[in-house]
Amino acid sequence: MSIEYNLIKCVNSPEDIKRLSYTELEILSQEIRQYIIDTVSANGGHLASNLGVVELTIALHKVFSSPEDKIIWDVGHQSYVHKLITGRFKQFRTLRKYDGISGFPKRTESVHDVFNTGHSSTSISAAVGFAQARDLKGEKNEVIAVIGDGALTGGMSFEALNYAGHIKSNLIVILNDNEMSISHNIGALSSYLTRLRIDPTYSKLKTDIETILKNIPAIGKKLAKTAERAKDGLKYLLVPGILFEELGFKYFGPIDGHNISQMISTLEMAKKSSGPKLIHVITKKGKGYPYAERNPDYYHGVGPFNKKTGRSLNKTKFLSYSEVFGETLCALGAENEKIIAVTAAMSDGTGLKKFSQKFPDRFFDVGIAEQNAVTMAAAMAAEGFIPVVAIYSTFLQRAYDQILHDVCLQDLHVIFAIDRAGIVGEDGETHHGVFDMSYLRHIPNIVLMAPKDENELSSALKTAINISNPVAIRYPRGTGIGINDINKKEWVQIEIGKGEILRKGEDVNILSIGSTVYPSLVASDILKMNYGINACVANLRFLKPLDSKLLKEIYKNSNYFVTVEENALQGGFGSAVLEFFEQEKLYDIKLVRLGIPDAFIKHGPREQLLKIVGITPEKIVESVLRLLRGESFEFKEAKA
Ligand SMILES: Cc1ncc(C[n+]2csc(CCOP(=O)(O)OP(=O)(O)O)c2C)c(N)n1
Repeated sequence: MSIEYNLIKCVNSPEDIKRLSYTELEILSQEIRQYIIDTVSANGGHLASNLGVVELTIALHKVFSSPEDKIIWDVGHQSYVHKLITGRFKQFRTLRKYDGISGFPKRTESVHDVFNTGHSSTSISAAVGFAQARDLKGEKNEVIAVIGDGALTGGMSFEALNYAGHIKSNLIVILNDNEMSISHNIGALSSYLTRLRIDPTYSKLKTDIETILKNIPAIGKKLAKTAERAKDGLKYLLVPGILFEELGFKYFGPIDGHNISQMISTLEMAKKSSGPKLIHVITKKGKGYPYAERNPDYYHGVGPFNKKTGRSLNKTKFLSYSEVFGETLCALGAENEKIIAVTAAMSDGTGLKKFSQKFPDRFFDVGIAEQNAVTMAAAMAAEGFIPVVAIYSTFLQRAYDQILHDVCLQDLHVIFAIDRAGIVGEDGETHHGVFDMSYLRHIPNIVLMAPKDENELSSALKTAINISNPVAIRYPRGTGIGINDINKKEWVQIEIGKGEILRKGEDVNILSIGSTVYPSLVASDILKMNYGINACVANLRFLKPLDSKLLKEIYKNSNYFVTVEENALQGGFGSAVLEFFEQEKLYDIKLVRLGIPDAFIKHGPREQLLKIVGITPEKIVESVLRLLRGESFEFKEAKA
């Protein structure tokens, strides 16, 4: 169906939708849906979550006055409708492109994006902060956090609910309940929400019961006390949302999140009442696009696809690193029943789906709760299991203390499979996994590996399983170079701390690790062919322990070094090499480090970003030439 964008193209600010009738709002919601499908099918992005919140977002902007009233989007992946209503219709076609509109709220993009998000479960804390600031300033604006049932499984949400109920400040939490995290939501809270959802008598009962309770007369002190207790007892049995009520929130709902008028009247009602309020909104993930309604997990975050058939336009024939990891773990898990797998709501993304189906008893999805995942794994390791905890690099940041305090301090055999390490591309600043080498390297006891290709990832996993330390293996997003041994399973046990020399050369040493090994090999070919320079290329494989023997050996050939890493330069691989030479008192080395500069890297295609930060064969060549000529290094573009 083709749709003219007559209404949406005239919406330049939320004020413009306040004038629209209910019928026009319905038409607007259709236009918005179509426009999002058109754009995401071309650019990729978070489709299903956005299709689910069209009416909810329209109702919010109809009732509240952004930006004075603060709307905070949890995770922020569902903020496309908000972007369209707040004056970004034209730029929306640049969604997720370099220098284009971000897929997440950005304060630098619009005054209506009041708080940056990307990592889950922060919105209620932020709302509490905005509410407290407002109260201190003596202002009167509303503060609204929009959080999904998935994000509500994250520990921070509970910390914030607990505190919000304590300070009793005026704020609204919209619980967008679509029964889905990325996959089906899990947990006791999720079951509780289901009970609220499926029993419609609850809603009516709540009003009836409240009226009855209010009318119980208080005759005499004793009787009044008994009546109070009776009220409490009855409330426990019959009042919906009692969990939230007990936390100090007024509970509204559940209401139909696709019924604009019902939502507007509920929001108006909530606005009139004071204190913390929670509105339970039921929505359908993927609403309005049949493929996404049927398969919301696939369309949660998608690459470009054909909108008519719903089929992916991705043509790659190689397995992704996540798939290679998942396949390897299945093979190793079949041989060793102590191996268990842990994920924090990302079984698909981390490649663990197959393991979960093959070994359901040894698979644990804890919800969006990385800290819980890590400490739980530590205890299981203490009981003799071998937990493999697969988490994206950026989300593992959440669990730094648990890795240090619960795993490494006790020297427990937990294996961290750190997926999406390095530049991830279109999801941008909040999602690039460029800090893990730095935030893990200084922790005692841990072994850190970064395989150069898919086969080395399988060998690294096998190696990790056969030692007894904490181990982390980092690997990038997407496909590798197409080398995998999934069928033959001829993976080797790698000696701990042993790197390899892939090219011999006496003019300069290029030290690489993980995803930078192959670009370094290409660079050495160019140096040889175009400049007659013989570069030694070493794949260090281990960030910790570093291969000191190898480093000392190649230092004898040349004291010129270039290190290349897909990690922040501060505290990463290059820093480790520098520290090594300092410890060895080899002060005459001349070393240049290539990696991620001291800046947050914007969103855009991974290849483009790698060029910008200077992790390409060409930049390696340029660096070697400058180093050998004694020229200075200033990659202006690297300041993203
Ligand atoms: C700390 C953290 N872990 C994992 C993720 C990955 N992630 C993004 S959205 C999402 C599911 C969110 O589900 P929900 O809040 O219910 O929103 P929905 O997409 O269903 O609307 C997950 C796990 C994240 N953004 N942050």
